[in-house]
Amino acid sequence: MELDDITISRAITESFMKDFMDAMEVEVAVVGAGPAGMTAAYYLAKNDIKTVIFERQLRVGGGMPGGGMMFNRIVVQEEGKKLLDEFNVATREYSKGYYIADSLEATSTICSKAIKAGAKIFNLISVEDVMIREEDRITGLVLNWSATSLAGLHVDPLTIRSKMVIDATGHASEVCHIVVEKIGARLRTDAGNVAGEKPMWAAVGESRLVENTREVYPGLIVAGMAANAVFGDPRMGPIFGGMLLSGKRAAELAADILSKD
Ligand code: 48F
Repeated sequence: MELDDITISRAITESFMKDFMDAMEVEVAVVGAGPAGMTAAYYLAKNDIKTVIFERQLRVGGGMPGGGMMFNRIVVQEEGKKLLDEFNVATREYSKGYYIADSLEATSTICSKAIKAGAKIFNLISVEDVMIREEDRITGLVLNWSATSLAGLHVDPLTIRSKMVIDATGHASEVCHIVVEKIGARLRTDAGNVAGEKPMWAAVGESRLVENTREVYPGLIVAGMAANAVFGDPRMGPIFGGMLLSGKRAAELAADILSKD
């Protein structure tokens, strides 16, 4: 068979557009394909909840592939190991209660599981705003190609509708910041705004993460490092159990809220 270049181009364009159009009405839109966002998407999709992730970067994984200071290993504790076991990511006990995993295996496996469960991941797309309706409830996202802002081009965005949004943007907690800046300090935190993360303290940071994974504004759940940043708790560095557990918790919360709709 002689390959036709144009058929290749048509195949890519048509299948991408079909999926992108389908992603314009979803139940849950996750911002950020780091460990928390991809874990949330996996559990949601596994539960037959229509889920999409938008990721700014070319590659997925957020801070996970880089491990600790570019040593591509991650550490998880007992509870995190259980999730890595569920994903079938190999772990090795380093000392009692501390498990090591290959950060690339963890990233690629969780990504693959999320996609195979039915979640769609769109990379190279940045979320630049949220969409609101009556009473300022968040009802979707405003998207643009990451390349437009990199190039400094003035191009208007497009929108998607979603019943719930998960802010899994890591340290930056970008969606929560957008809500505070554009709607006012009405997050469900003490001061109504993003408190800002505290310096490194793995034990406290990890222990606070699942509790901080909450619906912080109608239609908006915060997960992963963003949750500690929003509630003013410490960062925790290259221990990743909390990120996975927070992603799972965000999925459970979203499913619960959707079931009451
Ligand atoms: O930073 P990231 O990995 O967040 P996470 O899942 O995990 C945090 C850890 O990696 C690490 C840590 C462990 O102790 O603290 O930092 O909470 O992944 C966040 C992803 O969100 C993307 C960003 O490129 C990254 O891949 N992202 C951030 N803002 C946007 C975005 C945005 N506005 N639109 C789309 N993607």
